[in-house]
Amino acid sequence: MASPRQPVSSSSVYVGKGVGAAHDAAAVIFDASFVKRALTVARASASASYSRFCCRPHCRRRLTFGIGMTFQNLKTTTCHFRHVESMSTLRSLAGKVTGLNAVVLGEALASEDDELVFPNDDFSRQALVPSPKKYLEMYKRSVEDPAGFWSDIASQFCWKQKWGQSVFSENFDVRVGNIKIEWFKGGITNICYNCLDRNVESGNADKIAIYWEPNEPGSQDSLTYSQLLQRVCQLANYLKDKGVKKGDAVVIYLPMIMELPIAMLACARIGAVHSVVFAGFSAESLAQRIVDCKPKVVITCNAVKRGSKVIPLKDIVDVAFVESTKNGISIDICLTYENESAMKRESTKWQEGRDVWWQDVVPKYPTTCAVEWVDAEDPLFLLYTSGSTGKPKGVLHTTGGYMVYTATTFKYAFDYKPSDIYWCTADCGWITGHSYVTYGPMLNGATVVIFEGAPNYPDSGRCWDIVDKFKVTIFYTAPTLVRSLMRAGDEYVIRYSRKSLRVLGSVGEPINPSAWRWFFNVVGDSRCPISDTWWQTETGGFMITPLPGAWPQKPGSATFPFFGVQPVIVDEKGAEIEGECSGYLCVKSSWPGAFRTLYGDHERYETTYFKPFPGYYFSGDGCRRDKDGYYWLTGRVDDVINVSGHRIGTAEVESALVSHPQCAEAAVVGIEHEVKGQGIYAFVTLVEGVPYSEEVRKSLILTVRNQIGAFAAPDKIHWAPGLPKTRSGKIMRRILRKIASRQLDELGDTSTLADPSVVEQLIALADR
Ligand code: 6R9
Repeated sequence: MASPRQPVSSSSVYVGKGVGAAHDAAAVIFDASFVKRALTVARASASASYSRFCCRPHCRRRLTFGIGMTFQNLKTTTCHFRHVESMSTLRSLAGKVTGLNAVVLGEALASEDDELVFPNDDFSRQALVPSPKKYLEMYKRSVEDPAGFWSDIASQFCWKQKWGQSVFSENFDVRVGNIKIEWFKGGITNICYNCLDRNVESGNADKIAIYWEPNEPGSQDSLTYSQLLQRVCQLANYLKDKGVKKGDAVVIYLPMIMELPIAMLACARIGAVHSVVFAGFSAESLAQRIVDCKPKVVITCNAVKRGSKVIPLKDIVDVAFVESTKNGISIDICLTYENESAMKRESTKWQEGRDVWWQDVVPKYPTTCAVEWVDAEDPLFLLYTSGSTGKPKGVLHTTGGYMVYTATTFKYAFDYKPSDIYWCTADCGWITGHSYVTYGPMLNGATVVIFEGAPNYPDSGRCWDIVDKFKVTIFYTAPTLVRSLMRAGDEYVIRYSRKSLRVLGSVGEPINPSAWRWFFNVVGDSRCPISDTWWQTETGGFMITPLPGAWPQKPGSATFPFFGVQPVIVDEKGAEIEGECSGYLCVKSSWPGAFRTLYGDHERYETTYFKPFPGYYFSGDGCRRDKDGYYWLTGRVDDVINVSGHRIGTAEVESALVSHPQCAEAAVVGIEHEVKGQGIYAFVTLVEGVPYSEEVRKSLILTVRNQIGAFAAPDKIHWAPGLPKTRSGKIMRRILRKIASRQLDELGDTSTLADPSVVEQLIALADR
């Protein structure tokens, strides 16, 4: 049989039309011996299929031939199968195939939409949801009887007191009254108890809860469930002793060390509301969040090493404190973990009285701590996220619904089994690290890998080294990482075994089909289904996601809604569109993990999410549904840019730029970026008389780094003597987007501009 990388031979046949980047303009090609073999094997059994790699050079897609593979009773699925259009060509080369109902699965179909990748039979057989039929059964119940569906699941958790009469109550329609979502109200529980004590008591005390991989390879650390519980209790006791009570906020500014989930769980144990701030945010951003939520305590560490770079986190916190004090919020306690491998305590700047070394105080506290039982609707955490204005939004999640939802989505979307070793590369500073590093997995008693360092340090094989080291079975990451590792080359991947892997996951932005295929074929050896999970900080957990054993996947599609989720696509007037369509992605009714408000600003909550399309939750994303019902997320439709899976509001970057003394005006748009998904493109007008120079460019970029964080630094500064504005002064971003992406022949009508000549000026300055 031909090798996967064999050049196209003269005996090749073309079947169907070409699809996807890997197959450019031509067609899918099979050599004749493959076709013959496929058909012989397929003929042998009605369920047999035969697969191998495409024989085109540099193409690693696995092609599967099957026979008679139809899902009776399932209309939506049946139409995924197409007879090969060019069966006549096949026949002549492969011999007599009379009566053979052969189909080509996966590859040789007419469009990208039709490209199906099937879970293999062994995977489906063992899966929690093994078929589309089972999915549909469960989904049907979840939307027809949400109260029954979710209360059955919720009953598997520990409740001090069961919820009241109604499982949930909601108002999703601003025209009817205030937006309100409640799940399991009156139920008394504690999420930390459910993550830790419940697992310890059920016989998992000695199971590893966390494997920790430090920045430098060669060492590791771990905590069992009972050890983790003890550490959490010690910190909880410390916080209580310092006066932190139920409902108080605690800001956590830590890198990916074990103390980060420990701190989150300790807050949850005593009913305090944690607000984790990603440790890549600048002092100003941290200060802004401190001022908004007024924490009793700030928890940080002295420094972190990522790759070969040391980042002095405590110095950043000190600057943030100066800033927050100016705004009337001073912090009495800054609990600081000594992250010795990055920096010794002697080199850390210190303010006696306020600053306290974690290691000096926390271990002295008892290793047991009674939990604070809270109502299901009591707040669990705040997490700030970017919106269309300069001010970040404090997304507020409550306890009971979030608990039930993250646990359930984790279990089904990753087909979780107790023997799994799970690694999510996200940082706990983002929602993914809340729901799918900490709460979701631990509620299931899972073993979680936490990695402190950078995925390309010491080289681009680090992730697979970690996978082999801990025998990771579920690997969940972001498309931006997939693309950057793909660029580094296959040799970094194939050097490692990766045979423990069984499920892959993707989150943060749409995954482009070619990155999907590389992830599937190279990383997963064409063996592991990919759960491309669409969700948001606001949704708390997965909303549209594959269930890996159930449905065939389409590279780049998040597939179908999770249980209880009713997505709808609406047009610009807010009318629901049925069937195959594109439009704005909304959700029809509440799900347990939904956020309940924006901290201190319920009006903004209603205006941003519920007023644009009355009756629905509006996600801010565009979406397409194909003829088979698969959902394809197409990116943000508001002024939010998604850089490497990080949400950044254009307004935030603009306000940072205009704070520069030499910047008069700025307009920021997103552009396509090969690795980061989107890049930041800033049009900048300087104040009168200031010449455009490299020096100013650098200092503008530095200003953004300082004010938001390095991840928000613009990729391009485009000098703009003027910006295209309407007569009423509104910047026409549509035109700026076209200029930024150099689609100069698609500028459209510029006659409504106050001064159409600025467009010419901008084009002339494009490469300066
Ligand atoms: C979980 C998270 C949310 C935004 C969301 C969308 C984009 C996330 C995606 C995806 C396509 C996926 N997004 N996952 N787009 N496919 N699988 O990332 O939360 O930081 O709040 O970002 O990210 O645009 O609206 P968050």
